[in-house]
Amino acid sequence: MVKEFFENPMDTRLRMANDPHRPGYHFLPPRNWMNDPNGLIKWNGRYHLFYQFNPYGALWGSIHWGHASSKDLIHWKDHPIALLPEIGSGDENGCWSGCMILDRDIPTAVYTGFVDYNNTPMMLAYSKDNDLLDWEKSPHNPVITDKPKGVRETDFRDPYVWREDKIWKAVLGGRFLDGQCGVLLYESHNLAEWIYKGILYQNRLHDSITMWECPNFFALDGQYILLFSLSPNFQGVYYYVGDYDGLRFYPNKEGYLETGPIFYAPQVRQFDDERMILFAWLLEGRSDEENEQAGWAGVQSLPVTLELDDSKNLITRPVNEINLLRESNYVLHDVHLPANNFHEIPLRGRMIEIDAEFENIQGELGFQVLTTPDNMETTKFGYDFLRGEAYLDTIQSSLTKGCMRSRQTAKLLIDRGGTLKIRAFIDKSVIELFINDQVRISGRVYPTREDAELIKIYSHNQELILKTLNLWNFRGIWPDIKTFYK
Ligand code: DQQ
Repeated sequence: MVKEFFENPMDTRLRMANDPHRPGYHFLPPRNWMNDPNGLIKWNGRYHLFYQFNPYGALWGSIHWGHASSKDLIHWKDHPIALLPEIGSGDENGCWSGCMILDRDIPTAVYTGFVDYNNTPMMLAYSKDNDLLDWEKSPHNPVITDKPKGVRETDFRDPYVWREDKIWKAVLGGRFLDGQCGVLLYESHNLAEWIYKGILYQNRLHDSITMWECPNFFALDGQYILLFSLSPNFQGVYYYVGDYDGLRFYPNKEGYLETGPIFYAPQVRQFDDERMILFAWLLEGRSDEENEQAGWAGVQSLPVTLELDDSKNLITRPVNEINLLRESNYVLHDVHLPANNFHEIPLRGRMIEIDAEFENIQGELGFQVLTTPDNMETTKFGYDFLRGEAYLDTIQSSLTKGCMRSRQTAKLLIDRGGTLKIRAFIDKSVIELFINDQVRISGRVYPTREDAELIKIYSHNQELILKTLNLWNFRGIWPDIKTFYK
C-alpha cells in the first residue's frame, strides 16, 4: 500500500483530479490523510516539505512523514515516504510532528515518536542523500524520554529545535499537573543527550485549553515569538511577542494568528533568504465518511511570510511566488454603486484570486464567490463596520447537510471612512482571506452544483466605492491535470 501511492503519484493525482472539491493549487498528497507540516528546510536548491501522513486511508492514524519538494514553494514533486514507524522502537505507532535542522551539514529530523499517549519520546533521523529520500534513524533513539516533574504524562511532544551560541536548544509543548499549559526548554551539545532547562513560558490562557501543540520559537524583527496551536478541538493558533534571556521568555504582546477551527499546527522556518515562511494544516470541514469517500483529507495552507506590524501584531502575507499561478485577469477601477446593491463580475471560476480595495467604509460590504445563479449556494466574505469585524460566512455554501457551515470572524478596526483591502484565494473547497494586511481567516466549503462559480460584490447600508479590483483565474500546480473546474 505504502509503495503503491508513491510509485506513480501523478497517476494517482490524475485519477483524483476531477473531484470538484479537491484543491488545484494548494499542496496535498496524491491521496489519503495529511495533517501538520513538518521538517521544513531548504536544501540543495529545493524547499522540502514533510507532513503528517496516513498511507492507509483518509483518516488520522498510523502517522508517517510524507515528503514533497519544490523549487519555488508552489509546484511540488512527490517523494517516497521519509519516516515510517518501526516496531519495537520509540516510534512504533507513529512518527509525529517535529522539525528539521542541519547537524554538521546533515539534514536531521527531530520528531515525536508515538508508542502510546503516555510514551511519546523525542527521536532523531538523519538524511543519507542530497535529495532527502533515504533516512536512517539514530542509534541514540529515543533521545528524550522522561517527562520533567509536574508535566502530565499524556501531553509532551512536538520538538522545535534551533542553534544558539554553539549549542542546540529545543522547545516542546506540554501541560502541567496544575492545569497550566506551556513550553519546556531543553539544551544539547550533540542532539543525543538533552538537559532540561525548565519552563520557557507557561500560562493558563483559557480553561478549555489543555495543551499547546506544535510550538515554534524564533526571532523576528528584533523580538522573540512563541507561536503554538490550542488543543483540544483546534481552538486556534496563538502567539506571544516578547524578550528572551536564553532561559525564559517575557511576553509583552499576544494575540491569535487565526482563531480555529480550520487553520492549525503551523510550522515556521527561515529559509536561505531573509524570509520566515509558514505552512499550516487546513482541516476539512466535512465528516470522516465523506473524507473516506473522497479518498483524501487535509490541505497545506499557501506558504506565507511572517512579519510584525508597527503595533507588534504578527501578520502573514502570501509569498510572491504565488503570482506565478495567475492566468486570465479582470480589472475594475473607481466603481461607485448606490447602497444595498450587487455587482456581478463577468469572470467566473473556482480557482481564483481576488485583490480589492474599497474606500469610505461605514457599512457592510464584501464578495460572494462559488455562487450559483439562483443564489442557492453561495460563500460570502467581507467586512462589517458596525461589528468591527471581518468575516467568512459559509452558512449557505453547500446544499449538503453534513459539512461545516459557520460565520468565522476576526476583529478588525477600520476608522469610519477608512479603507478595506481584501485579498482572497479560492481553491474549490479552500478559502484563504487576508484582510487589510492584518487578519487572516481560512475556511472550507463544499458546493454541490457545477454552476457554483459566479463572483459578486455586495454592499449593505453604504455606498460602494471600489477603488481597484484585480481578479485572476489560477492554474493548477500539477501541470498534467486537466481540471474540469477552473
Ligand atoms: N499532530 C501530531 C502531533 C501534534 C498534532 C500528530 C497537532 O505531534 O501535537 O499527528 O495537530
